[in-house]
Amino acid sequence: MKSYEVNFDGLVGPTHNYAGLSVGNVASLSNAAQASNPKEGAKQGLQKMKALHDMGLKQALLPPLERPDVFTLRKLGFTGSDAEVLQKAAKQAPQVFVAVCSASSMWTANACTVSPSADTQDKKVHFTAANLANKFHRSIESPTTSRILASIFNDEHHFSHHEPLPLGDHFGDEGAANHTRFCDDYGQAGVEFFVYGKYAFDNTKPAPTKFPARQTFEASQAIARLHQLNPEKTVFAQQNPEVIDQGVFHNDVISVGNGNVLFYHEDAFLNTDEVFNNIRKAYGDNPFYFVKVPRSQVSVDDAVRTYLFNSQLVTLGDGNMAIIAPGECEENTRVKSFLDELITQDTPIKQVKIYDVKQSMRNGGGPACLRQRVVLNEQEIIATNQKVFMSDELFASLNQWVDKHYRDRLEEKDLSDPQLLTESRTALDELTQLLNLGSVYPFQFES
Ligand code: SUG
Repeated sequence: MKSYEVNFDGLVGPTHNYAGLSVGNVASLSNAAQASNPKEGAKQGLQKMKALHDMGLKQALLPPLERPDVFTLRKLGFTGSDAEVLQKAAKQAPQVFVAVCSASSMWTANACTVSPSADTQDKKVHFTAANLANKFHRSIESPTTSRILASIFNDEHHFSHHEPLPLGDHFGDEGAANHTRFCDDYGQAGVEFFVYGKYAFDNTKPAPTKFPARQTFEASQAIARLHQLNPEKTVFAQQNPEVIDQGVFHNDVISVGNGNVLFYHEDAFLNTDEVFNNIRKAYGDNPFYFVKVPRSQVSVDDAVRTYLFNSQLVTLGDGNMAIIAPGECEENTRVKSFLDELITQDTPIKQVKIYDVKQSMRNGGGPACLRQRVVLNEQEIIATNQKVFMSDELFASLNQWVDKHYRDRLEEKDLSDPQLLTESRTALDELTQLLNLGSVYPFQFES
C-alpha cells in the first residue's frame, strides 16, 4: 500500500495581528503594533496550499481557532456579557487581552507531533497536540487543537490521540517544529529525529542564556514513548544554545529534513558529528545526504531574517525534491546565490519555488511553520475527513469565505470591538459546516 506525506496547512484566522507576543522570535518583536491584513494573510496561505496541490502533492488544511478567546478571559476573572468581558480585559489587562486574540494557531507545525503508522508499535498514526507551554498566547491552543485533530482523524482503528504533555516549563513541547522524519519511502519505518533546546531536569547542561528554549529533552522523550517509537530508529539532538540566543526559537528555523536529506546550517546543533553518526546508524545503509549550509556563505542572522530553513522540503512525482521557500530568500543575495548553486549539486534537491507569505513571516512564521506533515497510507487517507483535502472547489469556496468574513486591516484597538468577535464566530461556524467538523469550538458547545 502506498503512503504519502500530506501537508496540513493552517488557515490564517480572522484576528491575525501583530502583538509582539513572542520573546526570542525576532520578527514577532520587531513588527509589534504594525497593522495587519488578515484577508491577505489567509489568501497568501491558500495560494501556497493550492500551488502544492497543483504540483500533485497531497494537501489539506487545519481550521483556525476561535479568537478572541472569551472563555479564557472568563477563567481569568473577567465577567459580564462577551462585549463587557472584551472591553474590561482590553482596559485592565491589555497584554493578557492581546494574547487571547492571537491567530497563532495558523502555525500548524506547532499544533502537534505526528508519528506515522510505519514507525509505531501498534501500527496506528499517533498524534500529540503540543502544549506550547512557553508562551501564554500559544498555551491556550491545545484543547481546541486536540478536538479538531480528533474530529479530522476520527477512526480508532487507525488513529491514536494523546493528551498534550503536562503544562509547565519542564515538559515544554512545540510539536513538529522540533521533529522531523527520515525515510527511503514514506510507507517504510523511518528515523524520527527530535531536537530539543535544553534539559529541564539537569541545569549543569548547556542552555541558552538570553532567549528561552521552548522544547525540553524530557518532553521530546515523552512524545517518543507515547508514540511507541522504536528506540533504535529514534534520534535526539540538542539545538545549539547560541543560535537560540540569536533568534532561532524552533529547530525548523535552522534545519529541515525530508526523505533521505537533512538540510541544515553549520551552527544548528550541538555535537554535530555525534548527532550525524546516530542518524546514520539509525538510518541504515542506504544513501543519506547531510546538506550543509556553511556559516561563511549564510550567517545565522541571514537564516533568521530570510527563513531559508523554514522552507518546506518536498518530494515531487519524479523523486526529486523541491525547496518551497519564502519570498525573503530571493531578496537576500547570499541566500539566493546559495540556493542557485545548491540545485546544481549532487543532492536530491533540484528545484526552488518561492511563495509570498509575508503576513505570516512578519510574526516569524514561514512556509514550514504553516504546515503540519502527516504521513498517511491509502487506507488512513480514506479514514480521514475528506472535506479538509484541498481541491479546486475547496480553494474557490475558501477564497469566497475569506472575502465574505475577513477584514483587510486590523490594529490593536480593533481587537476589543465586539463586532470582530461576532464576525470571527460567524466565519468559524460556517467553516465547520464547510469542512464537516462538527462542533469543535467552545462558542458552539459552551453556554
Ligand atoms: O510561536 N509567532 C509564532 C511563530 C511560530 C513559528 N512556528 C515555527 N517555527 N514552526 C511563535 O513565536 C507571534 C505572535 C505575535 O507576536 O502577535 C507568534 O506567536
